[in-house]
Amino acid sequence: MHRNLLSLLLGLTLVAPALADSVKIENAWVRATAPGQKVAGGFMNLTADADMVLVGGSSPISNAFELHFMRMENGVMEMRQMKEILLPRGKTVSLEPGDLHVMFIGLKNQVKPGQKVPMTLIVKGADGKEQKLDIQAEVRKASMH
Ligand SMILES: [Cu+2]
Repeated sequence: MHRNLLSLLLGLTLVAPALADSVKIENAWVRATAPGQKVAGGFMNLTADADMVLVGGSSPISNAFELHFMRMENGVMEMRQMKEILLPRGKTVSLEPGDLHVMFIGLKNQVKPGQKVPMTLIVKGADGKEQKLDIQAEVRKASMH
């Protein structure tokens, strides 16, 4: 009897920290596209409350969704696909133009200012468990930077 109660309590204690792992997403936006443009960039600030990793996602607006990194290499802007983006505990990771971003590839329609883009981000905790985060990003014309 006592033993059962004890294991129940232990079980609850173990579950609690796992529930606490989450990622706060702020200022999510997608850059408006020109007619016929097949790709769009998405940007946001992510702050995880435990060491987590952004591993991918999806959106109904495009056929594919990728994690990208952009940088200047020998005077040429280079864009690379990343398998994951690390989200260290408590640190705000900024996805912004000219740097890390998400990319919608194979757009089904033009993305216009004022629209909202739904997307699902997949993050993985230190325990290897994946979580899906549904967010809405505002479409904006260009970067404010
Ligand atoms: Cu890109």
